[in-house]
Amino acid sequence: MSRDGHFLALAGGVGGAKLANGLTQVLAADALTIVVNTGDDFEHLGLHVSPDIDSVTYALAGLNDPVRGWGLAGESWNAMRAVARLGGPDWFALGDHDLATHLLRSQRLRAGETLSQVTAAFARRLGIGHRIVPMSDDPVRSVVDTDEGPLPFQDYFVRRRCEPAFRGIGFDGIADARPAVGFLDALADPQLRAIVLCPSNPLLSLRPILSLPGVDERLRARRVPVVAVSPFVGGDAVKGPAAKILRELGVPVTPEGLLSFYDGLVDALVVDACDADWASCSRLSALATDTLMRDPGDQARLAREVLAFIDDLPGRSAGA
Ligand code: FO1
Repeated sequence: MSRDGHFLALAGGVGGAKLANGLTQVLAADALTIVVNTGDDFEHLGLHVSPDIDSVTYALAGLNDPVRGWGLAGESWNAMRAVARLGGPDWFALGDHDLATHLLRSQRLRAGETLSQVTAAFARRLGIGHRIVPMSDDPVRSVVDTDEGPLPFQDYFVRRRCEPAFRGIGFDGIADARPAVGFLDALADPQLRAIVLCPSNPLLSLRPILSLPGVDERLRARRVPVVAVSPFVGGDAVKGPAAKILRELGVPVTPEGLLSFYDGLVDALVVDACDADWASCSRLSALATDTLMRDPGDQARLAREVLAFIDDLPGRSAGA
């Protein structure tokens, strides 16, 4: 916990939440800011749902369902059954306890609080000391371009189970969206030590964050190491549709394929031991290790390894 400097982690849902949780186990609360994708947010049953924020919050509070990957452990589904009985939409399942999050978040947003304020308030109530910051307090909505035409993110991801072929992704509202104040503060922090791209989907989860006006420029201008943790293991994704999407785009499901989405932003890469061959012939600094995070012990172990790897990286001097 005595490491110098401030770390900024960029995260999406499940994989991002796992590494973020590991980082909270090895970094003090004031040494880490976790910025979370909100491109997956949408209005459902009149409620504001922020799936990635909730995945990170529930993981840090130890309340997440580790098997399903989203929502709360020990959840019940009576409200959804009642919705279905009345002919309402039940394709997106809001658990009975999870509903409280969406009800209260929606109420507080309607009353004028920002998503950052509501997220921080819920984190405090759940005993989380580390900062969880939505990428923006302005609405950004991911829209997936498919072989069947454009689909709102959750229609593509949940309703259609990612079956339509992926052609690209856009972010409604992004041109007018400002990075959240907590995100800008972390980017401007003189103590900023490194930026960690968590093992989240590079297109669905991290691209929205990196596409916010000014973010890419600010990240590059900081001249601190940007370290990506690969979500791929031996040619497949640990979870979710990332591998299917890359194949549909003709991009190899390898660390090299991952880097193709970051346009030179990444300085160093953490890959799974299965991909160690790639690491040894890469021109980037690379660490090959066990990247599977089966439980909080694995999450802390990988976080510790990522931070030690950052400590050993050659320094980036201004103008280098
Ligand atoms: N994912 C599903 O596959 N099916 C669901 O019914 C579903 C409901 C849901 C409710 C709340 C929440 O916070 C997340 C939920 N997710 C569900 C996960 C979510 O749609 C995706 O995992 C993320 O958007 C991708 O990171």
